[in-house]
Amino acid sequence: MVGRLVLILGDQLTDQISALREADKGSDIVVMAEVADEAAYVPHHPKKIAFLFAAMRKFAASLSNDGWQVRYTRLDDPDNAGSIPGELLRRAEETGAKEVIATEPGEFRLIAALEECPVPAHLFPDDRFLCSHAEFEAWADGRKELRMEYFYREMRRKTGLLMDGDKPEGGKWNYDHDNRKPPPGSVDAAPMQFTPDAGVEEVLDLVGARFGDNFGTLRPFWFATETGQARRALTHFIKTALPRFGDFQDAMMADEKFLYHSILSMYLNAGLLGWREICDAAEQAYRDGHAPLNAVEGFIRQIIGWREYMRGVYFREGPDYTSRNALNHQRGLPGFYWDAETDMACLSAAVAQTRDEAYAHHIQRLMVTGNFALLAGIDPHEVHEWYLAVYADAYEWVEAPNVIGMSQFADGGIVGSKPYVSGGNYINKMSDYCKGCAYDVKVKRGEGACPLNYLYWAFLDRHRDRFGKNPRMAQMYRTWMRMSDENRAETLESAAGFLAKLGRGERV
Ligand code: FAD
Ligand code: DLZ
Ligand code: SF4
Repeated sequence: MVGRLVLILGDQLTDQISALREADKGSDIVVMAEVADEAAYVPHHPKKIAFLFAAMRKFAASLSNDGWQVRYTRLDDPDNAGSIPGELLRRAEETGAKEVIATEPGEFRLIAALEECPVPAHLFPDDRFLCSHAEFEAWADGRKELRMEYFYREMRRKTGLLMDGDKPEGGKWNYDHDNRKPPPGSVDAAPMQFTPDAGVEEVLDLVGARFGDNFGTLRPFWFATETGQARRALTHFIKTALPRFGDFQDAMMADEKFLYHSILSMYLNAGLLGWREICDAAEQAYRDGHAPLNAVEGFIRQIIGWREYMRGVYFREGPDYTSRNALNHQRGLPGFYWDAETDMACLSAAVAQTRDEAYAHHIQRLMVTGNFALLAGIDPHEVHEWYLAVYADAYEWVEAPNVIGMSQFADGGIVGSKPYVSGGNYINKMSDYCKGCAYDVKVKRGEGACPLNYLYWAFLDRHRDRFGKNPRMAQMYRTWMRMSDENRAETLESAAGFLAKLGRGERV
């Protein structure tokens, strides 16, 4: 009997994936493929490509060991058709299969490609997530605003995580107020690193040869590439970093790229880990008295709250979400996003770290690279493509709502009720960047002033029609209007001069 093809994508690397659960080991054939189309729809960071290819190869081998028939295509296979539908067609011709089963991809682009695939494809829901599309719709329908906090409480009740009967553990749902400490003097944690084995080295050579010109440093490469390693990285995080995760969640340090963050998102998003095992391990650390509630609640909120909420927004809003531009921002992405060549120490550090690690933590993404792009009026689609390319954990379902919604306010306020913007003060409070900067964070306008200071006011001024009546921003507009006419004019002049320089491609 000719079976069906079972497509497993690069970010679906778990034997719990719905397509495999639906498949018949005796007759169906697993198809996995490293293809040029997926590797090049944005110029992915070489570490991201290497991570996925290495993890795909190991997962395919584990499926074969488990008795599955697997057809795996390597990137340099001369018969490689170059795209997922192309590979499915080739494998269908080769095996006589007439049908494909797959788990719904995390990007509309690929869902559309499978819908148009010459071999009919049946998609099963991706039930690695806590909240299904229907459940998110039911929660969102009829609400004036989709506030993550309320969604999160539902997810706490649904999972039973950090619950004390029907009440939140400790009496409060959210301990964010305790999670805003400035940088510590030193950091006594680091993510677990893995030495590449021969198989990973082979992938690194391939990626170096094919994608070596992409933005991003390939070596040293230390990511986990299989579930066993990712689980060790999880245990290591729980033991060494989780207790201080909450306190320093928002802090940024030039020489400490990871602080007390978990560095697990790439493993979770690719399927090497599941949300349940991560959250259970974190909760257990709290119950054992190893980690405090503010840390564990803050960490679990990111996963069952923000992560699930972002996915819900992406699938609810639809394929046009990534082209939204509510603030009509049109400026091109500055060159320094690709080479870190800027005198702004915060931006230089965040971009350099991104280049070296394919990683930056949430506040660096939101309040440094995201904040600058928003203040400078960069086209949100260009910003979106940058984020999708440069982070090892980036897939549209999670990247787009974070960038288009939370960071750039390009969705007009679905994800956030006000834009996340700040001047230099916030960065100075939460990081050690400013002390090594060519600009002076204390100077508000004119020569040598921190550009974020005047760009912030210029942004508010430019968008006064939209935000002037927002109660959460009223105080800032009052401060702006209390400035003398002369100071306001000089502030706008500084911003215009800076943006003109940026527009001419000069170093800023
Ligand atoms: P930790 O700080 O240790 O947090 C624990 C986990 O919570 C993460 O592993 C992640 O799975 C989850 N999480 C935390 N915040 C979010 C969030 N806002 N949305 C979804 N999940 C969250 N995350 C991605 O996984 N992929 C992306 O492409 C991505 N792009 C982002 C772009 C911008 C502009 C912003 C502001 C945030 C983005 N995030 C993205 C969310 C967040 O920055 C990363 O999940 C986090 O930095 C990953 O590092 P970590 O594993 O050390 O996370
Ligand atoms: C990101 C990525 C890359 C770089 N390469 C591949 C690949 O060659 N083969 C594959 O199956 N998946 C790859 N992926 C992940 C897909 O792009 C991802 O499945 C979709 O973007 C949906 O999330
Ligand atoms: Fe960034 Fe301004 Fe601080 Fe320089 S002074 S690091 S530009 S916030």
